[in-house]
Amino acid sequence: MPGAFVSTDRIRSLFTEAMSQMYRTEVPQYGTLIELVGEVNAEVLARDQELSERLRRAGELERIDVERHGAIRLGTTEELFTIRRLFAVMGMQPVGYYDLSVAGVPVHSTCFRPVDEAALNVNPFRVFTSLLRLELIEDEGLRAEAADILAKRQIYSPHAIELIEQHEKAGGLTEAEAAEFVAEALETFRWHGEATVSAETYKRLHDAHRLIADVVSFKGPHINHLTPRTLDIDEVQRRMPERGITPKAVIEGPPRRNCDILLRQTSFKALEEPIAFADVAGITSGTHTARFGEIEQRGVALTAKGRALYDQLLASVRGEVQVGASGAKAGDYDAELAERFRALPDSWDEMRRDGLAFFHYSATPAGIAARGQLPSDPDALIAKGYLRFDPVIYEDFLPVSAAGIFQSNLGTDQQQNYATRSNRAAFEKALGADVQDELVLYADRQAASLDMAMEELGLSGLKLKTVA
Ligand code: OOG
Ligand code: NI
Repeated sequence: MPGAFVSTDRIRSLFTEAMSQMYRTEVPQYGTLIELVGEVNAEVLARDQELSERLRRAGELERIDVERHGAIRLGTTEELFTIRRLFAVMGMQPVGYYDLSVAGVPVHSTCFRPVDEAALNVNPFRVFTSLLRLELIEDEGLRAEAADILAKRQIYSPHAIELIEQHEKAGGLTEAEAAEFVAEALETFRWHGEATVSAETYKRLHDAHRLIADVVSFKGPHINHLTPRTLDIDEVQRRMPERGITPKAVIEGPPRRNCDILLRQTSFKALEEPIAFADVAGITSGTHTARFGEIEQRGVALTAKGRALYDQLLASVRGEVQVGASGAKAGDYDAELAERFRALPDSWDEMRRDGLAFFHYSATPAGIAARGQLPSDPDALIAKGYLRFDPVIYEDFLPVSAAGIFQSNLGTDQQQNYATRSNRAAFEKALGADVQDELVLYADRQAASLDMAMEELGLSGLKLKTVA
């Protein structure tokens, strides 16, 4: 009886809430960050009535505090295959392929997220999910040992697997099953202070790469950060030290602009946490750094043309100024970033005309009232206020930024250079599905909004020249 099923959106919301509670309890500094974000958001809303009104109309005001993303790192292809099925229960699908090996991080990744507009509006929670690439470890002995350790663990509880199967078989979960599912799934993401390996093994894994130690030494893929949305990322970054939080040196992504593009992110440095090793002689204690907190601010999704320009500008800045491990030159970097990005128009209208970004089109009440007497030139429709366009928000990640977040939390001294060995085919094979192309998703949403708007205006079939 399908009517008895709860929506995947609801399961995702329950899960986000449960994960947030768990993480706040486990990582107190994350709770402090959340407070700071709340304070800054409240200030922005109080001074910017227009923004506040826009968020209220879009129903976003009451969801402003809900986390936007988190991240995990998996060890085996089987773990990845099952996580796809687990996230499907919450309406999250794999979108995009990110090769982090270029940046010296031996993983490749995807983003599990809701894809349709209605689901994104309910709760856009995403999980940046990485798979360790053991084949990039040079030492063969260590590679085999790590594979062996990983093969022995089971990161999903038997009941979680049963509920995933139940969802696949029946096509959904009931409210009671959903509650059980959330509790069981949460166990996979929980922190374990007890390592499954000895201090000696941990050290060897750690010496090969800190990330390898993080993935291989524990019972499961602990959630390594959660990320709320901020309305003023520069201000939160500036105030973090006042709260005893150490932020990474620079904000990743584009510079501050009037019209936000893509994604800006910054994090606080991962905390050193006590762990217990399973040594033959008994338990010994040590520490491990893995968990941190992050904030994000999202803007418009760029078209392939806009993205190419973004990538080119960013690369030119990074070629010019390299920020040192302790944040040296961070100021130069920010200045250079702002300067070079002047080449990317900072108005919605120009970005739209130049085909740099995706927009959501809608017929205005004036346009609907004037049906039958409307110009058939789309740009005139916009100019006369019959057709409006709003930015489509970027829902994905940025590989260069992700690498920066990884590195900051692994310690920049740990950078190692692996050759670029992007292997999307192997990733998709392990996943058991192809990852979706984010650009196609944005283009489809834009096209659908335009078709609907034109239909409402009685101009079905009319296309915009400027639509990318
Ligand atoms: C993931 C880092 C990437 C982001 O927001 O770009 C990321 C990780 O450290 O596992 O979360
Ligand atoms: Ni993140």
